[in-house]
Amino acid sequence: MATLSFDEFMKRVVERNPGEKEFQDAVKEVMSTTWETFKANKRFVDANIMERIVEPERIIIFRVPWTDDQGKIQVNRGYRVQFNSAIGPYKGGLRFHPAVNLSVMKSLAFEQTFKNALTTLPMGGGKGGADFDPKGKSDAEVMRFCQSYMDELYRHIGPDTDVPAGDVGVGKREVGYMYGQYRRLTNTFTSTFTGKGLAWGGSLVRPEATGFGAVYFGEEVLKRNNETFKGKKVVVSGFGQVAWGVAKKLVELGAKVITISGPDGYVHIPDGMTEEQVEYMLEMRASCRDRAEDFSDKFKNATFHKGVKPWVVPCDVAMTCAIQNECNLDDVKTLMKNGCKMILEVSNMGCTLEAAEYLREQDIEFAPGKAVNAGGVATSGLEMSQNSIRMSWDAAEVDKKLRGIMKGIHDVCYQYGKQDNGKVDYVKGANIGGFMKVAEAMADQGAI
Ligand code: 2IT
Repeated sequence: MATLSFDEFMKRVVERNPGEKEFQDAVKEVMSTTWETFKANKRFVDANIMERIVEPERIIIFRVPWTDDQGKIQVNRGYRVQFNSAIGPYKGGLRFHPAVNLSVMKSLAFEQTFKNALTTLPMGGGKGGADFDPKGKSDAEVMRFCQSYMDELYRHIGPDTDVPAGDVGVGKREVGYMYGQYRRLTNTFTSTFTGKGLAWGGSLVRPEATGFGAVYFGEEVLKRNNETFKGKKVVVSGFGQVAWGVAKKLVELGAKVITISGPDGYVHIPDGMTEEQVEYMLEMRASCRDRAEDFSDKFKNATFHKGVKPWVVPCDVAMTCAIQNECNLDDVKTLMKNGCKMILEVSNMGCTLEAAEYLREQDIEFAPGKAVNAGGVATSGLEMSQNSIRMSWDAAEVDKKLRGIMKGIHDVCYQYGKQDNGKVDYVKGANIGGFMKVAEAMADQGAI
């Protein structure tokens, strides 16, 4: 191993994970930026950390049968990738989306490992989900699906083993149905899930945390440039919980949120969203509408642009808040041509690998999802702490801790990513910051 070059290493990763483009890209991104650090550390080389760290500890794939409202039996495929538990129980969300497959799950679980390490809280990396599309399903169908999913998953998780949460397509409702079934099957009330309802062990600020944390991270980047969000025009994609949290905090800070988007296109709000409009995003979500057009139908100052992503709108800051690979090389070139000075990846791997590699070389602030969106899982960690001490903190307390964690993540990225020309390579900084902690833990614990 010690003699392998990076290219030879990647060749082996590609051979061992054939056809898994998302996973291969995720490995390439992390490993290309940590390779020198690895090589310089004899302990890591002797322990063959690089080959071990890209191998998931365990993957569970299972059948999820459920009965639809017509009485017909449907089947989906469920996953849980338990990637790395060197620094704590596996932790990461569950995603219900038709595009879920093994490669997507592995790439997200791999990313989660380093993201969770960056939070400084004791959480390993995991991710799961199913290729189930909650869109258009009745509430009863969603409940039956969640119960069937948990009928298998329950035996693989636990408060000290693996703690799932929500992700795309899994919100408080789905967490409720899954947690209820888990509780019934195990006859225990434990903190095996985060993102729980407030009445049953959830944490204040968890719904807002990913979005708020992303904005706090952005504030730190702006502070380095002696700037603030006030008056900045921000292009936001998505309209889910993450986009909502981002919009809410940005409006509070006096920024202009000039777009949101859905699968159908984007909405342009040239004067920036109002608080009322931010609240309306919640209503859209609560009624399971997924068309951005609904939003522009309701407000006169908003126009709908069918089938187009929001990256064409001139702005100061762009924040990807929808899904992986939503922003490609052409999109980032368009953003930069139109004057954008900062791109924050809020969705996991929101920029394609090509776009991210390009941005690292440009005169623009660019920070990756595993640093920017870590506030979500960090607040899940705070939810676990509160459950363990059987207490709950008030919103100000949780928010203060979240803010401190985001500043800490920014500072670690700065420490490892600062370059001679003054630019900060946040991608490299986040990867090395996360990698060091996991690699140290693995090296300490022997060949496990
Ligand atoms: O991607 C993520 O960090 C999440 N979906 C949140 C995971 C969690 O355990 O709160």
